[in-house]
This record gives sequence, structure tokens and C-alpha cells, in this order.
Amino acid sequence: MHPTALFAVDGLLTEEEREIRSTVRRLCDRELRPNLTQWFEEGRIPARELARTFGELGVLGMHLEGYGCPGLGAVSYGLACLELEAADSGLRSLVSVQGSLAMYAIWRYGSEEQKNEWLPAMAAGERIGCFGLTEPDFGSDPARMRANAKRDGGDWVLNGTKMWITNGSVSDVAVVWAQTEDGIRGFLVPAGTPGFTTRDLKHKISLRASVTSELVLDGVRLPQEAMLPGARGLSGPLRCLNEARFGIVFGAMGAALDCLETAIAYAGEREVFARPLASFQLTQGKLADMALELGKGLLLAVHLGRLKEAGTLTPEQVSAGKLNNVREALEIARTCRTILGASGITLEYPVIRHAVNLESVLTYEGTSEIHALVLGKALTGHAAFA
Ligand code: TGC
Ligand code: FAD
Repeated sequence: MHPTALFAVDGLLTEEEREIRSTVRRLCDRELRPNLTQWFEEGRIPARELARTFGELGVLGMHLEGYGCPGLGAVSYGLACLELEAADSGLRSLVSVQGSLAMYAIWRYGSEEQKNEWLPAMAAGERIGCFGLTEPDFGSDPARMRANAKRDGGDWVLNGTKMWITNGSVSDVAVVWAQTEDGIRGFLVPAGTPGFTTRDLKHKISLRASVTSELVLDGVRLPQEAMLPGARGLSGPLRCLNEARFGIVFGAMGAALDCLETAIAYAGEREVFARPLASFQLTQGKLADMALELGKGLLLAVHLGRLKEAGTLTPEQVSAGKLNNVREALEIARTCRTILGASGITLEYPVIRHAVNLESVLTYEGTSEIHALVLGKALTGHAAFA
């Protein structure tokens, strides 16, 4: 029995959703999986080519309407994230940041001119975007950011540093959040604008098949039209985060599923003490527990997807999904690693790659502690962040 069959999750999906899932899976099997070990080992990905491939596949801004975006449902988008992350969290990151953070910010808060200029080309993967919220000194607490934008005549002048920015150095446009006299506002900073530079972060052990950069804004002069008119205050970027966190609820289960499938196959073939590893009770106990958490996580993901499609999904529910599914996916990856023994520490199998990637996923888009505090606030009425 396939682990996802236990709770008959497929029965909750429409034919169109299953078809989209198969299409993304086929592309991952054909074009991405064969290269992943090399990309991860070298810490480099062909981001431009990948963006075009994902654009052709229709997964960039997949759940957005208009401006060249497919306008598909939340569950379809989630299933695409699941399949991409079953290949590698770094690939899902590229797609999440492009569609759910950079494109969503423009789609939700941008002027008609900004939407027309950027969204069709971004949906096609011809242009790449990044999302600069985190700073060297402020990650969980973006309200304290130092990056600032000051008016100078009709222009804005931006100064500051953004850190840990996915797609940073390969982007054509950075969505940068900065303090203004009017609260936090978002700005579109095209690559090549004088004073705007990027530097890639090296020596990452996790998410190596993903570009992570520092953005430096040193007196970057932008016209008034570079500001996103519809976003004012911290709720602007936080609403974008809800979109990307939702994709991770599904995506993390993809990484977990790939680990579990690998561990079941390995345990079936590996003999220990003259019997298949899969025939030992301890192994079966591990597999049963993992199948339970995987099934529960998938059910939660589909349920949250249906709430999103109905327009009733709350940020607290997204936090619950992100906290649970990433935490459980990481636990599943670590347990699968034990089943593979020494083989589990090599890149010959995807398990250790998923495990170390999930360490980043646990931290970005709100750490597990921050999501626990969001739930704590919802349950008690007391905010314990500060
Ligand atoms: P607080 O006073 O609670 O809220 C400020 C305003 O924001 C509103 N709000 C939200 N709105 C929409 N969605 C949410 N999830 C929201 N959470 C809060 C809130 O209602 C308020 O609105 P208003 O109108 O009253 O002003 O803010 P706080 O400063 O106490 O912080 C709350 C906290 C800690 C939950 C928030 O700062 C937070 O979520 N921190 C975590 C930061 C984070 O997740 N950063 C992620 C950066 S991007 C990234 O990691 C990309 S990796 C992607 C990849 O590669 O895949
Ligand atoms: P900190 O906020 O310094 O937290 C350190 C520890 O303290 C954590 O365990 C945290 O949970 C804990 N902590 C913090 N506050 C509290 C509290 N109140 N109570 C208890 N514990 C607390 N950011 C972007 O803006 N755009 C991107 O594209 C992006 N991509 C990323 C890609 C990667 C690979 C990584 C690793 C990060 C990325 N980030 C990005 C940054 C990410 O969002 C931040 O790392 C994350 O929000 C945490 O911030 P921090 O690393 O500064 O940790």
C-alpha cells in the first residue's frame, strides 16, 4: 500500500487537481531529479532556465487571476508545491518566492502599470523577483527593520540591507520593504538601479539548490511610481507571507513523502540479520508512525486548501499548518535517515538532502517558535512575542 492510500487523500481531489499533480511530477522526474544531486553538491542552480521551465509549466503565480497568471485553485497550487518539494525544497522556494511573495505583492498592492509591467513576464518565468523583508538584525521581528525610504523631491531614496533573500542575485526586481514617515511601505527595485547590489551567501549546508543573497541599498533613488500604492504597515508583507506559508504546508509533505517512499523501498531490499529490514517490528513501528503523520499532514493541507478556496482561511490556521507539517516532515526525514543506516548520510539517496533542507524551512517564513506564539496568542488572547 502506498503511504498516501492509508487515508484515501486522493479521493478528496478533483480530476483536474490530480492531473496537475501528475504533470508537475512528470516534469520533476524528467528534468529536475536527474540534476538535483549535482546542483545541491555544487551549491548552484540554473535559476533562469528553471524559471522559464516553471513558467511554461504554469506554476508561477499559479493561484493568481489575470495578468497572464493561470488563476487555479489553492489545492492545485498546493499540490504543485508538494511535487516540487518532493524533488527539493530549493525548487519549491524558487517558485514560492516568485509566485507567492514577489508576484503576489505586486498583484495585491501594485498599480495597474506595475502589474502590467511585471506580472505577465514573471508568470512566464522571463523575469524573476525576490522579496526583501528580513535584515541582518531583524528576522522574526520585521517591525523593527532599519531599511528606510525618504522622500527627496518627487523621488524616494532607499538605504539599508536585506539578508537571506531567496532568488536575490538572480532577480530582475526586488520587492523591498522599508520604513517611511508613513509606516512600512513596499518598493519595486529593478536590478541594476545605481546603489543596489547583491552578494550571494556561501557555505550553506541547507537549501544548497537555491540562491540566497544579501541585498544592499545604498542611496538607491527611485521614482514615486516604484512604491506599491496598496500596502501600508507591516500587514502588507505579512499578508504575502500567508500565501507562501500556505504553499509550504503542502510542500513539506512532499519532502516527507519522498523520504518515506525511499525508506520503504530501502527497508524492503536491505537484509539485516538475514531478513529484510522491513520485516522487523521496530522498523514497521517507525513506518506506521510516519505514515500516520504524513496522512494527517496531507489531510490538514487539503482542508486548509479548501478553506482558502472558500475565502475563509485565517492566518492562525496557516500558522497551525506550517508549524505542524514542517515539524512532522523534519521528524519523518530524520527517522527515514535512520532506516537507511550509513547510506542515509550520502547524497545517493534524497533523504539527508531533504532533512537538511527542512532545517531552513523550519526557520524561514516564520520560525516554529513564532508560529507557536501566533497560536498561543489566538488561544489565550495574550501576545507573547515581545
Ligand atoms: P503585530 O502587531 O501582531 O501585527 C502588525 C500588523 O500585521 C497584522 N498581521 C497580519 N496580517 C496578515 N497576516 C498575518 N499573518 C499577520 N500577522 C499580523 C496585524 O493584524 C497588524 O495589523 P494592523 O492593521 O493592526 O497594523 O506585529 P508584530 O510586530 O507583533 O509581529 C507579529 C509576528 C511576530 C507574528 C510577525 O512579525 C511575524 O510573522 N514574524 C515572522 C517574520 C517572517 O515570517 N519572516 C519571513 C520573511 S520571508 C521568508 O522567509 C521567505 S523564505 C521563502 C522561501 O525561500 O521559500
Ligand atoms: P531570529 O529572529 O534571530 O531568531 C533566532 C531564534 O530565536 C529562533 O529560534 C526564533 O524562533 C527565536 N525567537 C525569535 N523571537 C522569539 C520570541 N519572541 N520568543 C521565543 N523565541 C524567539 N527572508 C526574506 O525576507 N526573504 C527571503 O526570501 C528569505 N529567504 C530565506 C531563505 C533561507 C534559506 C533562510 C534560511 C532564510 C530566509 N529568509 C528570508 C529569512 C527568514 O525569514 C528568517 O531567517 C526567519 O524569519 C528568522 O529570522 P532570523 O534568522 O533572524 O532568526
